[in-house]
Amino acid sequence: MKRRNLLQLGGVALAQAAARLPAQALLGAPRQASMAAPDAEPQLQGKADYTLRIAPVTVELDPTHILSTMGYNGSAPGPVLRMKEGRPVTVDIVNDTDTPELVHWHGMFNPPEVDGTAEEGSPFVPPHGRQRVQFVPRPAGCRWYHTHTMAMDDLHKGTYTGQFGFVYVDGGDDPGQYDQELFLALRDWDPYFTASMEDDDDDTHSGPLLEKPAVMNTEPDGLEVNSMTYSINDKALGSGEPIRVRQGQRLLLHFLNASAIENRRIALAGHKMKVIAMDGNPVPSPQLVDSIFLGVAERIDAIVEMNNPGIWILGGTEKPVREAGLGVVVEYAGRHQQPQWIDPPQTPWDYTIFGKTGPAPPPPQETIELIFGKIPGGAGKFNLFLVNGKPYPHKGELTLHEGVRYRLLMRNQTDDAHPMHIHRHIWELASINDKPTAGIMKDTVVVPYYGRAVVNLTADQPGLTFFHCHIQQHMDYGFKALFRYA
Ligand SMILES: [Cu+2]
Repeated sequence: MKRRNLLQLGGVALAQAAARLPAQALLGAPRQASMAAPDAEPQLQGKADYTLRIAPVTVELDPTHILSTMGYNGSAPGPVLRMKEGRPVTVDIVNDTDTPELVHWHGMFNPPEVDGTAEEGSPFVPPHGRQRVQFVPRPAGCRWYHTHTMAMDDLHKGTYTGQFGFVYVDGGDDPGQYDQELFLALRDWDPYFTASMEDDDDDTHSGPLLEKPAVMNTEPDGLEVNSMTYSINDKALGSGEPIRVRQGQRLLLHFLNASAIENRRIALAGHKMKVIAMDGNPVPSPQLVDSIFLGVAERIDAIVEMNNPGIWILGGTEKPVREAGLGVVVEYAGRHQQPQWIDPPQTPWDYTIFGKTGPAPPPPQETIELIFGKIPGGAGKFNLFLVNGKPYPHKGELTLHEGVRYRLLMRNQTDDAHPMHIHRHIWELASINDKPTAGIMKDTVVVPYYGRAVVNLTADQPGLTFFHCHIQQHMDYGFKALFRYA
């Protein structure tokens, strides 16, 4: 594990700005590419509202570690795209790479043609070609965009690359009760295959292992993907500009786990964070927490009161991960000591504390059971994942009828926590490991290892709808299904 000495690292730019600056100014200042940049290539239908150019980029994590990947508009993450809920937008996607690409709009109600998902029938953006998409941004809140290509055994493709960025859909009702707004994407880089994955991310359990099979498959696991290089946005801890605050300020932090690989827990030393939204959707019961757990692709919006002057670290709670870059320094004005870290209490993450109390909503009309299984790959090979005992695709058995409210019962019979994502819809969390809740609206939910999650889904977005684990390798090797509307 690489250890970085925070004191030896100088550097530039991480998200830092006064409230009300244009959001795209918050990310990667030196290589900042404006989302409204003039486009030199001919346009067929006038100028688009946004242009996303997919091309090679370099990411300077710190002065000693500069990596090369694919990104949007010259940076990784790409620009924060601010959209107004309900106001149609046009996006030109320009592919300056040699491979077909897809841009997926995660957490948004886009039709399959523009969802950026091959399984739903979205067209690829051809190599050195372009594509114009138009959609009505909704719902309001913190969304994101990212590539949706398969990577398989190529760790330079798909979400292993720098093709990700925030979309913020403005619902017009932001009271603005904060002094600074920051977009913070957690990332890992330089992925590699490993035969022995150490999982520290599975702290999703506070109950019995409801789905643990009576007879375990004891075959050896196949290769998994790991990383030991981390950043928040494009900077390793200590190498970017600190987040500069003053006592008494309120920060609105938009967190995204943009990893292709792992769920993560983060904390801001010396402070509690108030979780106000999950996956961009306001939660019924905002709560102060010591740390935040983010499955791959999940977002959390949190308000932090800056009431403990000092120099603090906002970062991963696992020491080796934090010291390998997952963090950013938070600096109160006039303070000059070394950045401090304090381990938060090890409380299991519990979605249900953010839910509604009171009577449960009426039960859905129909239940769809989704059983997740893993076939260990053995030495030098990859594990395979099954949904309901079958590999992808599932012929005809996952059919939705428009207007019907479904209960999706996800039964995880594997030894990993999986961040399960539904496209083009938002579901309501109904229970985790049989602990009930209501009112938590999400597009991704981490199903605990050997555990259960139940979500309620209203079939109100006709069209093919992809469902998958957001860990790239799991999705590539079978962990996916396609819902069809009848
Ligand atoms: Cu998974």
